[in-house]
Amino acid sequence: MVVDVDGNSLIDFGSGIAVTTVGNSNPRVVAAVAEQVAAFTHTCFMVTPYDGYLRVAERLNAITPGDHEKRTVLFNSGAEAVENAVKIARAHTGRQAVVVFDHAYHGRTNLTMAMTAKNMPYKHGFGPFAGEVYRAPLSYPFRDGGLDGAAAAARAIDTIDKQVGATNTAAVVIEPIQGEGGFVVPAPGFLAAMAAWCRDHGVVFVADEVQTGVARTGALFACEHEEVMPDLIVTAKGLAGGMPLSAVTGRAEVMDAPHTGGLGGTYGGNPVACAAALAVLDAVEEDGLVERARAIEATMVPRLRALQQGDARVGDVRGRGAMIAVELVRPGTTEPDAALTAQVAAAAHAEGLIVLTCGTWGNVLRFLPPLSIPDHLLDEGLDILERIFRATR
Ligand code: PLZ
Repeated sequence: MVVDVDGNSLIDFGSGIAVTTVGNSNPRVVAAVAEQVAAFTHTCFMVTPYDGYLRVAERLNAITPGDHEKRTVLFNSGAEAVENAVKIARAHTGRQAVVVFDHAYHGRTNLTMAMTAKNMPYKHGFGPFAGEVYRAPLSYPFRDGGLDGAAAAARAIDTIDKQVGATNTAAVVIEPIQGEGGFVVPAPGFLAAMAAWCRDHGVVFVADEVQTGVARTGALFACEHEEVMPDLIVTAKGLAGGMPLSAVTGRAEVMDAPHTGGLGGTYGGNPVACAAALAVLDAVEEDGLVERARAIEATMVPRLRALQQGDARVGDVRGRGAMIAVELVRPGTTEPDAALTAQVAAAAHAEGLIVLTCGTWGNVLRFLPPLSIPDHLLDEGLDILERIFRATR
């Protein structure tokens, strides 16, 4: 629950955009942070290394997909980690081009603005943008006529071949389930086909799991649903329970490519943030949060599908785990209805439920409850949504 300055209580279906996965002020996180603050708050890892950083790196190396040798480097924000993944891929391949997808969101820094698809509000008036960023078509089952994963991958690969060239391509960067772009779940096989193409052509396959990572989707990492093993995986948000921390984790031979001192930053892997991350990873394991995310999906999806059955404005229900969305359209079409989406979100807030919108057309309502949400609040939040949909008919 979020309590505002006027004393109103709101059920949180947002988690501060997928950050407070273990709940806000999770007792384990609070205790770990307090202990670390009392010990030391900063040394700069590049000057005086400390144990917490190494333990976070070892944990991420162990829990990310694949049992190959890995390395991890820590930063502060999702965008910073995405930028560094690109730097690492370029150093490893000696190539420059970066391929991203339609509807992608990777951040607001100069390089990541170039990688982000949507102009307003992320890019408008903020150019010029970084070069050597190319955009390929995504698999978007609701909007591409149900093109299967293999066909959608063939279409993307054709674009890359014709417009970029494999031998110029350092990295393909993709969100396994898109976040800001509309919780788009690619058709089965799409991610695997893209990863296979990368493997065949020496291109670094980078999974941006900033929003999907750390148990959110009912797996530790969303790539696992498709049995895809990224070369580099980027995490942030849910990793440290609200403390700013991000990571790039990946194949040792790729991660070792940059020269010594080539990657860094004053605060990256801050000890307090690392202490929080270790507590988050303990909570995920010991409290069974991957299973909890699946249980949340099992509650949410049938109720939203039932809503869809009786309401043609709900064009699509999709997502995994505790990352679920509905795409709103004009009945009988796929024409986006952003006005209805904004209306439902505003009504939800007024009724005591925090929901977020997303999508290129602003017509997707997304639900990202903390995995600590009790069943009765989850049900109550869904009751509120159902009521609003009925009232706006
Ligand atoms: N990659 C997949 O979802 C952050 C953005 C909110 P930072 N998404 C929330 C906003 O409007 O600024 C995000 C993401 C994916 C990268 C990022 C960037 O992470 O920590 O916000 O830099």
